[in-house]
Amino acid sequence: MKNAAFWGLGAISKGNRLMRRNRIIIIMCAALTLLLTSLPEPKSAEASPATLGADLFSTGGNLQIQILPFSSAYTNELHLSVSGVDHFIGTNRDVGTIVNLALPAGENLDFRIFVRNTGHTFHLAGAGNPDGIAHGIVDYREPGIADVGFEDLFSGGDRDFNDLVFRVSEVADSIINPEPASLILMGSGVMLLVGWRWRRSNQ
Ligand SMILES: [Ca+2]
Repeated sequence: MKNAAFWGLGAISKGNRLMRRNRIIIIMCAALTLLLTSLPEPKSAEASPATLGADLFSTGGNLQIQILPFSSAYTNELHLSVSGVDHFIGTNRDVGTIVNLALPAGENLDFRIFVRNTGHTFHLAGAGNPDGIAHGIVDYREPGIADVGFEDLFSGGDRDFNDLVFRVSEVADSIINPEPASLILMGSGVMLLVGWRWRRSNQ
């Protein structure tokens, strides 16, 4: 026969276990909510008019770049810089070349051309360009798929943006954070689920 002290100790021990479990559940929910609020969510790009010097962001799928037909006397190299890493894609003369890159969502895609004949480098937007003007135009064919065209002459040339052209998929023009209301809803759902499982495991 077990004595009262033994049962008392058992009750305290069980109570401690339950308190610890509750604490772990609360910490897990708080950590999950924090994680969800910190995750950027790429906005689904809507088909819109071509935009000069537009930003491009990865949406987390397979980023595919295909070099399209061009019209230029120069040879232009296409490069993509992502988080400080340079990717050489091809030149404007490599029409049909396809390059696939696995990138996480929300990466800022800094495309640029290097004009072999003149030594100039031009980015999509004007900032960082030697002439201070935008050299790239972004035209969404459908949500997530854009055609991008570059001008290769200092000060903008004839501005038909077909000196190097490529199509890129799994992209968007901006990043938005998830709506706070949907996060609260999601957090509540997770807590309900955890609570339900905890009750079942203690029945
Ligand atoms: Ca041109």
